[in-house]
Amino acid sequence: MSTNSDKRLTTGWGAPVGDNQNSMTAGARGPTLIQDVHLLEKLAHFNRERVPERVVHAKGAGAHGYFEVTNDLTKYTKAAFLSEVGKRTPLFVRFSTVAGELGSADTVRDPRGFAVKFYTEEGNYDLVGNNTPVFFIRDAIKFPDFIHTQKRHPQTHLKNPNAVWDFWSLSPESLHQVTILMSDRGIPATYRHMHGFGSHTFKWVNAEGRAVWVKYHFKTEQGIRNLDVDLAAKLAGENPDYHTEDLFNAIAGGDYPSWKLCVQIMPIEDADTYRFDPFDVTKVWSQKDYPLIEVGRMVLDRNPDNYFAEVEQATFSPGSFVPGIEASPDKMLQGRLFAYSDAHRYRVGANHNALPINRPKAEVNNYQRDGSMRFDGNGGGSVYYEPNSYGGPKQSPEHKTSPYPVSGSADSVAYDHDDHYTQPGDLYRLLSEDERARLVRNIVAAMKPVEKDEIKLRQIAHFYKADPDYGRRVAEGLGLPVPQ
Ligand code: HDD
Repeated sequence: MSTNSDKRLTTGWGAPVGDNQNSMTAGARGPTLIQDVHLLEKLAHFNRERVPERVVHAKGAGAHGYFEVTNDLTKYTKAAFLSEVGKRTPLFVRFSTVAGELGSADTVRDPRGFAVKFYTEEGNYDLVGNNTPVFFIRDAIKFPDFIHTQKRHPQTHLKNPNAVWDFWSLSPESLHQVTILMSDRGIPATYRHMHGFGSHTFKWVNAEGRAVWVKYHFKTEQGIRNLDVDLAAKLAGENPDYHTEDLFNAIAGGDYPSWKLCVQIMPIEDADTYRFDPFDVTKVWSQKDYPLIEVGRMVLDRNPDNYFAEVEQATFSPGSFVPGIEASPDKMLQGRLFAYSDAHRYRVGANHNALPINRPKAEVNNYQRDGSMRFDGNGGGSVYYEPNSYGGPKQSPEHKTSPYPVSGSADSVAYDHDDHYTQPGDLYRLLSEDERARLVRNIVAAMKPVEKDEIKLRQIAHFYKADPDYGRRVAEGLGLPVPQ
């Protein structure tokens, strides 16, 4: 802890405090006086110390660092921060678990959030991903229901495996992510020993206006390491902040974690003919079809000075794009473009982007004014509407989003690709015998408490369709009949 021994203690309004240990009373043993306004302020401020925790990804740890370009990809994107080899951009990262509350254990089986804020010269670019390349669902309309199953039962306030497996078994698009989650990678050894993924497909646009589809992969330079389930359970009890502590101590000790950023690039026209919908976030693109291309390196070299100011108040949004990077029609991504900024306005406030951790290094000039906790100059006396005759900030047409042709009827339509089984099956077949045995053991342990056999049998049928051996072993582990 840093010390400032010569500083005078003051109230919030800056006046010196006479006594911070004894409240003011009517006589030595008398009741407390309301005129002790320092006491009133102290108690009232304390009551307001919390902002709402994130509805998902509440428990997390953050760090500052930089991104350095190692490969020239300007033929694919005009993003200024990727414009030349050697260029460095400051960034802030927040890693998190998904389902647990702010004080929950780090070493649980859960995806890990991997949210990166690049402070580029053309505004902040947020890449709000996970440590998994796919997700459980592929339409944002299912997200609140899905998360309800991961959270607590409304009556018992307990975690509810029945809801988890009911939802998954009725949403077979989840099978790929469920297989990853139940594998060894479901409990990373530390935040440093895991990959990160943008998960969705995004669009890159170059200086000539030509676009490609892109997927991001952060490859850990520490190597992948995972936790043994028994050790993870022990740590969850003995040191629930194990991953938070590991990240802080590594950086404090000068052992800076790093990741290589790679992308997969798909020509725009391939999206129409690829063997599945490349905007479906439950699928990975084959690296044989679209090999990894190096972009640069991310290094985390500075701990936050203050957890609340930086980690808790950090607000990431998949919609914070910079010129050269745009959205794809991925239905999950489209929902997220709304959800995050909406969460921030509720959780942190309408002016969350003005807080030091979120404030762009690029100059902000617009016609937004006022709002709660407006603590900068609020634009002073400058022009506050557009169009105007006073030389106010102007749009730059060269930065319009690239056009994207669409056709069809406005309708609620399912993805037309229903093969939920090939990719999880391929993943299962890729695992060693030991890894398969642990995968099955994890699934059996997780499904045992499910009350209804109907749910278990429905889920076993999905494992079976991915690979008969996968389904058979889970069925046997649960003492249930193998599907025919
Ligand atoms: Fe999300 C937080 C990652 C789907 C709605 N999400 C959040 C965070 C990460 C992700 C890393 C924590 C950010 C931080 O550290 O502050 N979420 C993902 C990924 C998804 C995904 C990789 C799918 C591929 N999320 C998703 C959907 C929705 C949300 C479909 C809603 C339609 N996520 C949220 C949220 C959160 C959030 C409710 C909670 C608080 C916040 O955003 O800042 O808006």
